[in-house]
Amino acid sequence: MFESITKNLNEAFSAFRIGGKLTEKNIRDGLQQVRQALLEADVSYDVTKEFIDKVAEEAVGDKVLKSLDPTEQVVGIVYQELVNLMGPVDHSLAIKRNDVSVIMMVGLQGSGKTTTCGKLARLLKEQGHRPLLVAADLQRPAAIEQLRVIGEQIGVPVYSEDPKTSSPLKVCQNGVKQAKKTGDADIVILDTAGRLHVDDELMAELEAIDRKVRPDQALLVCDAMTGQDAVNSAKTFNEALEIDGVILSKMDGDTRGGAALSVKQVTGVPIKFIGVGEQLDRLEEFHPDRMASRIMGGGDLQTLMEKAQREFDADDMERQQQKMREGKFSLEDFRNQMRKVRSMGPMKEIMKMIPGMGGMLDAADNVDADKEMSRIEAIIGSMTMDERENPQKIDRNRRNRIAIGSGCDPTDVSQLLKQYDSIAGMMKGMAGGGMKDQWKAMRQMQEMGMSDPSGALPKEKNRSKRGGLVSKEEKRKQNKKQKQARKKNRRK
Ligand SMILES: Nc1nc2c(ncn2[C@@H]2O[C@H](COP(=O)(O)OP(=O)(O)OP(=O)(O)O)[C@@H](O)[C@H]2O)c(=O)[nH]1
Ligand SMILES: [Mg+2]
Repeated sequence: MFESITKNLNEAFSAFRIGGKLTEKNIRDGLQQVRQALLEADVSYDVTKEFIDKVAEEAVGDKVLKSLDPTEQVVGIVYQELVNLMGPVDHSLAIKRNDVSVIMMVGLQGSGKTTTCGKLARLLKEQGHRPLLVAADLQRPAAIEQLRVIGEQIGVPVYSEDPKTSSPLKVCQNGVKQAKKTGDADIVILDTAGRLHVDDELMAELEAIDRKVRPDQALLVCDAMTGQDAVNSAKTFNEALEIDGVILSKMDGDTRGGAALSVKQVTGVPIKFIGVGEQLDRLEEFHPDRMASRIMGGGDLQTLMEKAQREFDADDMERQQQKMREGKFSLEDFRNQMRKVRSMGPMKEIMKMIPGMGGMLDAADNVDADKEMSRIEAIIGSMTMDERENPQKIDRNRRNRIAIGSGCDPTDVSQLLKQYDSIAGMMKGMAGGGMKDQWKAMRQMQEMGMSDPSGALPKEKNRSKRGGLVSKEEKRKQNKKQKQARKKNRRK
């Protein structure tokens, strides 16, 4: 997501720093580059111009130039204006308390409506609601079946009628009627048909549903990959239907960022959610501040923490920690934890949410953490449960069998076992609060060629002759001891 705009913006920010001192000329040159970065990300000319004018108005002048850190001030202004450009957002969905609420999903063909209906239903169900999906796309023969499959996956009922005898309006009306009559559902989500382009026939169909069914929310699904086209279609849909919110789908793809940055400015309608994958749990609330931070390469720890909280339940974490403290953390536990981390999304995207990691990942193009994890999973998958719980039992014969089973080299199995030893040691150290064990394990991992993402490990020169690690504090103590010893010797 946003690789190129992040890179271009950061290049622009370094232009502010050229010559060591920020001048008005530096600011104007830097803003010229910010302008270029936005245009390349497929932000429209008008939105870009307005944005740059606003930033320039605030950034050029004595207030910034005479501040303590003018460069950071300008970067801060760009950040704040990006936040203003995309927000504010109200994530609520106008859900009624004691009545059935209706959400109508509209959008161009293939934008992701049906998938997003499923994602939203799943989310609402998780929040305690009882959604009903209505198959109002009678255009495409397979559309009803597609929604039915999605409904089955998330355990949400789907209302449909025979497309030969019914009409989209009738299906919507009857779906809502049924929800009201049976009381089985409190939210009805209408999955409407799409067209390749906005045309009169489509708009007439949607306007009729809008007029007669009176949905509480009309949400437009836009494909983020289509940049300015998405924004233009949003404008047309909004003029006809008064859209309440946009859901930007396919944000996990190679999108340049234009749609996310300009939809609000052009249509006045905020982005409420973003789709970040094909699976039905890949829907996130849209937060302009987090998005601005991601775009500027500053990561998004908050979303990462929320994802982690959802995946890891507190009791299970406590159990795992207990196991770690007791040194009983097995390869099976290791695999389960790794699976949970993976279920949070593609590793590259997860790592980008950690501040500062984005740039590092771009520098190391060959990072393929997902592939590496799949390989580890395959190796552990080829072990018996007994071997996973007691890896010390894995001898040469077993190692060769595991290698054949997982399609790997025997050395790969050995390497994993070595890594596991270190990680288990490190976890024991962490859980027990023993910094020494933790550092020792991290040093071992570094020696095995695994990196130290925390950057906390001391450089080689800080190592003592005995091979251990010497902190500054320890060194001071050692020096003091040596001094005292020398004094004592002199006195003798
Ligand atoms: N990567 C990715 N793919 C998505 C996302 N949302 C939807 N898709 C995919 O986009 C394709 C089209 O999705 P649909 O939900 O069928 O789109 P639609 O708007 O209902 O399409 P029509 O009913 O034909 O108008 C499918 O292959 C989805 O899996 C997303 O957030 N990320
Ligand atoms: Mg559809």
